Amino acid sequence: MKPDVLQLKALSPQLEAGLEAAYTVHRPYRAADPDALIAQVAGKARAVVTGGDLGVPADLWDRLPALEIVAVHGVGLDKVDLDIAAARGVTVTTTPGVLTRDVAELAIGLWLALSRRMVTADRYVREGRWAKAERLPLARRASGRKVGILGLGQIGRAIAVMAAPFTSEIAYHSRRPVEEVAHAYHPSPEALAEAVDVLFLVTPGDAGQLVDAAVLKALGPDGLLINVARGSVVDETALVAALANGTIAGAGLDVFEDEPNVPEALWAMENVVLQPHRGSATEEARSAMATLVLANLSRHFET
Ligand code: 8YV
Repeated sequence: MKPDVLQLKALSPQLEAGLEAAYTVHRPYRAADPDALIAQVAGKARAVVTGGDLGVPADLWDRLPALEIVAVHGVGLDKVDLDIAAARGVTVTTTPGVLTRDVAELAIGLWLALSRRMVTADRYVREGRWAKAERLPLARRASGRKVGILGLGQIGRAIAVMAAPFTSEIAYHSRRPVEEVAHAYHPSPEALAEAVDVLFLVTPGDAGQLVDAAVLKALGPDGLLINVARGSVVDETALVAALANGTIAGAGLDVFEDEPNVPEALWAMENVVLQPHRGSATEEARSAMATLVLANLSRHFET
């Protein structure tokens, strides 16, 4: 008998095929009546497969008495209640390591695209404005700026390595100083923002709303904010205001408070580059993530 698995969101064809080969897979998000499907299979679902961006919705726990494992396709645990999981003896797995450089390179890409106005300039070419010799504002040089990293975990460190050829000044803030790291440590997000030109957010989503109006003010009118962490780390209303009134110069955003809803005010702004939560969305990372999710599940069920 194949164990019953509840898959909460669309995943790569590789992962979906792997799941189907070993499990009886139920996909409520594809059902005409998701609730009815969950009610029908809830009693026998032994595993939930979900994204780090989705986790386990709070109302689902009580409906899954047979649940043994939550296999997260991603590294974020902010949307999985680990206390409930522990109280119920439910194992929770993630896919660490394999998406580190993918998220880091998107962060660096957002920084460069934003500084060099690459999205604006791309539009300028496509809209035939180059041929009409319309004016295109100059960009800013990215290299030589002071870089700050909020959260020096695996991804934060990868960003530091990738940013190093561009700058000699890298500083960070994290819950506590990291011993083996030579970069300057600042005791608060605000102090870090004050000291740098480009602030990368790479904290876990449950670190709290670390970037508020005061931090944005400290980053200043030349400052850039790059968020590849979670929308919950930033006061989004304050961010939109700061971008609109020049409190900061620009933002590169891969994550938002209420995905996939991106504040409409951002759509028309030239000083932002927007991505639809794509940090780990490379063929390489997603393939390795699929392999890890399947390995985590089979390890649980086979041993
Ligand atoms: C994914 C993520 O976009 O790792 C995470 O926590 O948010 C991302 O890698 C997501 O989990 C895809 O399903």
